[in-house]
Amino acid sequence: MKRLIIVSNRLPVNVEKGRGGLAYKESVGGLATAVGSFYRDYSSLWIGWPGVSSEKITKAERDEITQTLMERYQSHPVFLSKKAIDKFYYGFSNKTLWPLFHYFPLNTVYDERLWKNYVKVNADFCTAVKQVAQPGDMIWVHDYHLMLLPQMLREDLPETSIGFFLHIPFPSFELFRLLPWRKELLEGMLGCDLIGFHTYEYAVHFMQSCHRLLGLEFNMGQAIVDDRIVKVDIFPIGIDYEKFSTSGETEEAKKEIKSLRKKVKERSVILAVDRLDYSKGLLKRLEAIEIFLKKYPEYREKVIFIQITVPSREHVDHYKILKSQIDTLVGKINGQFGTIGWVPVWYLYRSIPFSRLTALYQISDVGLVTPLRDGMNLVAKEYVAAKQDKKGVLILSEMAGAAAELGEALIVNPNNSEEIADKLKIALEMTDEEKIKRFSSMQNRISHYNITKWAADFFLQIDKVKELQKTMAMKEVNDRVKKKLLTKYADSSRRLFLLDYDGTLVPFADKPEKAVPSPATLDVLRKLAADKRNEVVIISGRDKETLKAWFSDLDIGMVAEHGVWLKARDAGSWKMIEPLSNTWKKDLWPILEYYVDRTPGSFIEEKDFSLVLHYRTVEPELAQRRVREFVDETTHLTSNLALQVMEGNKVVEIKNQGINKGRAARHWTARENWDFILAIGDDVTDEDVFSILPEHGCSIKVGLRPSLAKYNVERSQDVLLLLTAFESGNSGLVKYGVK
Ligand code: GDG
Repeated sequence: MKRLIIVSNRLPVNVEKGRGGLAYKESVGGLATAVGSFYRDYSSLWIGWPGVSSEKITKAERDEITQTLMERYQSHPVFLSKKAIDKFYYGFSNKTLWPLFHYFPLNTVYDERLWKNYVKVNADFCTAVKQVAQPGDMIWVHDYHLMLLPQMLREDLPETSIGFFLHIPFPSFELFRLLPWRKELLEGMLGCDLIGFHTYEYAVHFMQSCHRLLGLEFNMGQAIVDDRIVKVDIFPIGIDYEKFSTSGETEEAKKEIKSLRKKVKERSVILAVDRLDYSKGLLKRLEAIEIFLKKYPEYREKVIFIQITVPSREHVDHYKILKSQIDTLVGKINGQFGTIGWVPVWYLYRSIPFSRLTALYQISDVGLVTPLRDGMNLVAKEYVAAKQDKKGVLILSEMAGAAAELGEALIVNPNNSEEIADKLKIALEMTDEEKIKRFSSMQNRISHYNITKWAADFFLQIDKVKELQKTMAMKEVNDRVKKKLLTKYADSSRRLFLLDYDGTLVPFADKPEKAVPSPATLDVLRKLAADKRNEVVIISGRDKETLKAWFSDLDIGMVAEHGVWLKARDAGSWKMIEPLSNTWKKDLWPILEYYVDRTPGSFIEEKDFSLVLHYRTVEPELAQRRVREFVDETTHLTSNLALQVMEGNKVVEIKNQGINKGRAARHWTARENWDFILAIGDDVTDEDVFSILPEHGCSIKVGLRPSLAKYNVERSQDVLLLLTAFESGNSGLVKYGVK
């Protein structure tokens, strides 16, 4: 049976030390209750902070806690000192990441000391996980407190399935870039196999940040990091629907509902439930209540607004300030509108038991959920699930992740108090028929994608990524494949090498002219070519002048401009593959120029029979947009000409139709009966070469991307090593680690 290790800042159980010794209290949080019930195939172990600082307990108590947590709660503690809690939890997590990720840059603290503690505590978590992890375990890391942990774990547990889920929003790049430690945080998360977010928007923000800061390209949510596929996907967290939808059925609940109804009398109830947090929009919401009571006086004495506020992060200054602002505003509204016998705002600053919470959900006519930013917001879903008579209205902020799923709610901009006030009126006047219609659709949706489904979906996806990684690994040139290739080479007498240049024999450089062949590259090509059994051909998109300048003293064949020009090793001059025209160049030149003028970092390369738009140093998102426009426009313009528009690696090339590297390669493959053929390339243009090889030919794609090639290597350095092994015979095998 596979074992699941959940890692989060807090354990689902809280340890308290009082006069009577140690006490264990289970948390009621959504995730905590959910994990126990989900996925039968897994036995779970939870790792996290038990809620008591290490200074408060003795060594003996530490041992006792560790043992009890394991025996009774399948949990393993990470003990944190007071300093760590201060700097890591209240500090970097809640003074840096939380405000910035919720779009409060002015509340964000950038402090190197807090960051160092964040790194240290992540490393402590890593040690704790490694102490208990076993091969085959799946590790699921939760939330913004532990963004560095996946990469730390990956270094020591390279094969393990590691997932990460972010419960809060991932901000847009413009916000994320403000962090001095932005790259480290992204790299930390990328240690995973699967990274989950609540909404598509957050996932896009994350991928954009990876693109802009690390140059990482995502394709259908997948990217290659080191040699691993990493997947980004959407998993909107669900709730334990059953628990909330049946919450009114017990005797205790019925009593609670009856007693609450007696207290509110015939009045309509508007309910809000949040942790006390500036992201939850409490002030704007109270402002909306004030406007509502002013603008629609007919509702005075007819409504009660109940605000449950759970204390949170009381050590952080912004929370203390907010608390006093709320107190003042509540006092102001109650003072201004209240009468003998009617208090408009019932404000509770404490946590209430589950039975009372759900009873409140059930008696409320309106659920008012107006965070300024919220990863998801579970209260919105819980209200919908609990209100089984369906005669309620949910007013929901468009800034909550939940808005993506609960479209039948009355959606509001939480900064627009006037709008909230007006929507309150609409909600209070909505017909039962309309309410039931809206609630039915929402209940349908959230009952289906509940917390169990959410977790199961995450597990399924992580397994799929692992499968994908295995398929990829099977194609990699591993020791077995290397040995096979080298043996075949040794046994053959007529050998053909078809080698791409940029990205294959040399790595990419920011300017094409900088990518000159290294002495090592020239040396290995020279030595390979010196063996009379070998024929080496460089098949490149470069112009023939450049190839001539770099390789003319080598005894090799060359192909320039993706197959326009050919030069056999024994020929004195270049020849054109077929008579071609290039008069079209002058017509298309102004169009390329127009794009280059508007796209900083791009430039035009002119070859004899092609025009190339290069964009490798263009800001990636601009490049993506411009390239689409450029390809569309030029494809349209060239539709009547015998031209093709071809996308390559950071280039778009316009050239004569029917000319490609594959066709050029045929000039060599068809020349004699080679008993060994090896083609290597990194680009889409090299796929044409791979496609024309005879069955016994071997092909290698540089880069771990899908390809027609039989094998993949990761980078151009691997190509050089492989070629060195060929030319140096047995000593090469030793060097290559095969013999
Ligand atoms: C983070 C993200 C995301 C509240 N008061 C009482 C009480 N609660 C329970 C609610 C709900 C939970 O606490 C609050 O969840 P939220 O989703 O609203 O907010 P965060 O705590 O900020 O959670 C958030 C979530 O992670 C999950 O991914 O949705 O966006 O910020 O379950 O019912 N429970 C009880 N008494 C209370 O007084 N018993």
